[in-house]
Amino acid sequence: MKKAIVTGITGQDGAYLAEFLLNKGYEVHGIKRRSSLFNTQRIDHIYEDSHTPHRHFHLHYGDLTDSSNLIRIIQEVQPDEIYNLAAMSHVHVSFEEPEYTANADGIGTLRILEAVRLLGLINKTKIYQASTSELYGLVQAVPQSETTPFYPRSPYAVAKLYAYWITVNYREAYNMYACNGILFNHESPQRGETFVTRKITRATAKIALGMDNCLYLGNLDAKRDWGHAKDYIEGMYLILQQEKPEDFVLATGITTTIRDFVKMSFAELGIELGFRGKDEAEEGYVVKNIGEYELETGKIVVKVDPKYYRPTEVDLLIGDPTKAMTQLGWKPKYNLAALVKEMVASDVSLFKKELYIKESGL
Ligand code: NDP
Ligand code: GDR
Repeated sequence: MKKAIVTGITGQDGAYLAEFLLNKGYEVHGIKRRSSLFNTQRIDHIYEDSHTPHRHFHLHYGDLTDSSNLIRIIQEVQPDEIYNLAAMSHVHVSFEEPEYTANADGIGTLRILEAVRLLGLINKTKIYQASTSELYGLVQAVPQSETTPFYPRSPYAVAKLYAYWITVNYREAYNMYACNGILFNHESPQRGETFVTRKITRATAKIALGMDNCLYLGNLDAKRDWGHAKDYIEGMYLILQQEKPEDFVLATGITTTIRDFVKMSFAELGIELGFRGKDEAEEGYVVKNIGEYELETGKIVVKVDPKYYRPTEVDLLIGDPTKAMTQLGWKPKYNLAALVKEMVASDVSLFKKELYIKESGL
């Protein structure tokens, strides 16, 4: 039975990947941080109690800023594969916490690579590093591929740039099986609530159900290449199953503005939005058609708040997944319409439940 360590197990990708690997027959060891409240909601459905006989899913307390802890876990598990997904992954927050982000996202990757080297596991353990389209930053060329130059635009992206190159360096210096997956944005109903897609689908559901009034967003003109997390974690796995370690872009090749994502999200519930002003310069959207919901037409439901602007923005991401498609046979199953549909439906169901509990006085 193959053993995998997944850092960032409590995050969106960690949860999907753990389930995927368990279904493939792996023994999965997740590393989670200690927190004062339960932080395992995304993996509760696959959790196995420590008394379960022959269990395949194990959790270890750990942190990417703690080398001795990582060395101990890796020594104990002797993994065939490590998926390093843990990170302070919010680009805007990284401007507030640049030093911590560098430590966890940049040096954290070095700690994993060094642990594998020091423990003499170079010929046993393969390493996947969660690299990102944020590395491309200021547009140099599109679509962005494995050969497009990087120009990071946030403390997060700069930390991930270090992680990218230290992974390449350990591969070249020590002949390690270490790979970067340069993944473009991928979302799901499990996406963190402060990333823009989930923020939009949650607000759409709440506004439609009369639980909120207005959604405040930052830059509506940024363009992202959005896919579904389920497709992308399959790509991570494939990257580690190749004969030779290499880096791969995973993307859909289609880009969409935040503005259009907002419209698609409301349209999913039959709600049509129109501009408040005469032109797009006056930001703010009003309800034009209420769908099946008890909204007022003319009500402002989306506004721009500059506090959500970033000091430096990544304006355009559009990936070229040709290498992954040809070499890995990877092909995303979801398109953006299906992704938006699933996310909105999930949030509507979540908030209907919340409403029901509240209204029943439970
Ligand atoms: P999430 O933010 O959902 O999950 C991040 C995970 O990392 C959480 O489990 C979090 O724990 C954990 N974590 C954060 N800091 C530390 C630390 N110091 N030590 C140990 N664990 C830590 O991210 P995603 O699942 O969306 O992304 C997974 C990885 O892929 C990240 O590295 C991200 O930067 C990268 N990436 C993501 C993309 C995307 O579109 N989703 C695209 C490209 C790259 P806790 O739950 O306790 O906060
Ligand atoms: P991103 O994702 O920065 O691409 O990083 P995010 O969803 O945070 O932002 C996407 C774009 O939307 C604009 N935006 C807003 N963003 C947020 N979060 N909140 C808002 O209110 C808002 N309004 C507009 C942003 O300016 C940006 O242009 C994600 C993370 O998962 C990273 O970890 C990962 O590496 C990259 O995707 C690929």
